[in-house]
Amino acid sequence: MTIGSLFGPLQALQHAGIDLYPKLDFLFINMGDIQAAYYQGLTLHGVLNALIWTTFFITGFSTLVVIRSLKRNLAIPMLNRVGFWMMVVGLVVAAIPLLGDNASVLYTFYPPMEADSLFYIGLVLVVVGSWIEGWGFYITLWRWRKDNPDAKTPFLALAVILNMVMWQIATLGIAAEVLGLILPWAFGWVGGIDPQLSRTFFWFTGHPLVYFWLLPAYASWYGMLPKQAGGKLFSDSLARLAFWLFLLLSVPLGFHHQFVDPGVPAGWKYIHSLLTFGVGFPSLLTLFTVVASLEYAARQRGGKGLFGWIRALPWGDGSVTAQLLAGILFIFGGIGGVANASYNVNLVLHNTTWVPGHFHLTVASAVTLSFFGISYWLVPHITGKPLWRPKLAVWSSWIYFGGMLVFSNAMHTVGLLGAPRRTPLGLAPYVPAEWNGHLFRVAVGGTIMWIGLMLFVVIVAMTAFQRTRLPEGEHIDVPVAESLDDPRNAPAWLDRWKPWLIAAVVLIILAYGPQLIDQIFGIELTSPGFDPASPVPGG
Ligand code: HAS
Ligand code: CU
Repeated sequence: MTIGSLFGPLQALQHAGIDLYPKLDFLFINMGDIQAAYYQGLTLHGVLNALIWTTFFITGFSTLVVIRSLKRNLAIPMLNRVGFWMMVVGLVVAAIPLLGDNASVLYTFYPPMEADSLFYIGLVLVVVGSWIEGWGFYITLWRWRKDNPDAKTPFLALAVILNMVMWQIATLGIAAEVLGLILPWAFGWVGGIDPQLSRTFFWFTGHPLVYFWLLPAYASWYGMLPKQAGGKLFSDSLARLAFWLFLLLSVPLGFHHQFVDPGVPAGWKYIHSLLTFGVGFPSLLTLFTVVASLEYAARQRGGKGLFGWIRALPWGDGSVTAQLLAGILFIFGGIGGVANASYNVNLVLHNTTWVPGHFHLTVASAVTLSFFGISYWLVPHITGKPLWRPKLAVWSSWIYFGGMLVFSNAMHTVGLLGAPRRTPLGLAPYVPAEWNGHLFRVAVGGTIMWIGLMLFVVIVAMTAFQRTRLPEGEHIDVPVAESLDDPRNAPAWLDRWKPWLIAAVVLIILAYGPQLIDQIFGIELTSPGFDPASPVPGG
């Protein structure tokens, strides 16, 4: 994440015409070609931050949550170790072409842009490694179930394991894309590729991917944050219901990323649009339940008034503050998401800077800022050392939050004015004067975010590497919130996998089956690849 984020301010400043790429050309292979450097940087930014930072944090955090929540060790620790090291090897393998400018295909790697085959092989290893870690969780849960046949699965364990199950269903899409279409083509066994079918497979995974990132943050908001704030989870049953709804609804709606794809009939886009509004519902449940839990905590701490209780939350705690600010930013990210999902509105904002504006409020705020907050207790918990400069930890989140407000607002606005995403706007001759103020705010906000982020990195590193240890007998524990309602009274259908899994698979078959059959039988392996670093078709 530290390396990936270095490119953030470079891109943001570039938009405002302050081009640092030429000054840093010793870092890039394509020296002197700013456009190539921009795309190499943007790919590193997306792959390292959105794919690598998230997946590594999530698998590590989930491992701790499973152990702590089920109160037992992993059933087969070796299995999880194999999964982890496979992810590490995958990262190294993918990094070789990324750093060598042989994989500047952006984090969505849409064919017919073609990367060095090592890039795809590396990503496959990361995904399969995360699967193996998930298998380790399932076996642990299964052993726990044998020892506790009548107990309800503790909420936190259920939440992170359910996320893994959802992820394994979801990643069947990129498995089909990479193994079935891309690798045979990248190895030169077939002469061309079908971009439309590739995109359909990609977004089968690409949308649920965003909930794979989000749900661990939700697990913390429901199951840990209330305890950190001095209260309880408002409703264990509502929390479980939200997670089951994510298992049911996360996958069958990927066409909302393909509203402008000519190969997908409008009727299917409409169905996926409706289902997208459906998956917004468990997030609205989350908004209600998490805020109710926080209000309960604040009133326990003496908070008063309709909104005055908000001040009584423990804002001096860096871990809590990060997660509260993450939640506030996510309210705006969610509103933007619902705008994206509206078929006709999407035609205005698709492929504009509005979209990166949206996903910085979601994956870079709701998720990443929450992970910062979690790290502020997690690293002391693991190392037995106190958090370094706790006040600075509070500041780091506020700085990141402030930068994000400016940055995301500007990105959304200039997107509505028509500024394209994934474009080195500083080089574009067509930028009208009315974009300039917004592009300047993009640069200012992006730079401030980076300062907040680097503070986080320094605080975590100093916490881990300092000499000071926690006083004898003191220990930072994993926060686990009790719930106001007794989980034992939760309805039995909120602890059964079978009906939810069957319903999820049926819904996927209904929403994707006919289109997949159509597109697979109509496959046309006609597009030759092109290397974005030297964009000559077939080159
Ligand atoms: Fe999205 C594009 C629709 C959520 C990420 N999205 C993207 C892309 C990314 C992304 C990365 O329909 C770009 C992909 C690319 O490169 O092309 N998105 C949605 C919808 C939701 C949504 C309907 N997105 C996310 C999340 C992401 C994410 C979560 C990452 C983690 N998105 C779209 C669509 C597109 C899209 C289209 C395609 C656009 C295009 O044209 O390319 C919903 O799930 C959002 C529901 C959320 C809410 C908010 C609930 C609020 C809560 C806050 C609680 C507050 C607290 C604070 C705790 C309804 C839960 C309390 C504090 C106190 C002080 C009291
Ligand atoms: Cu989506």
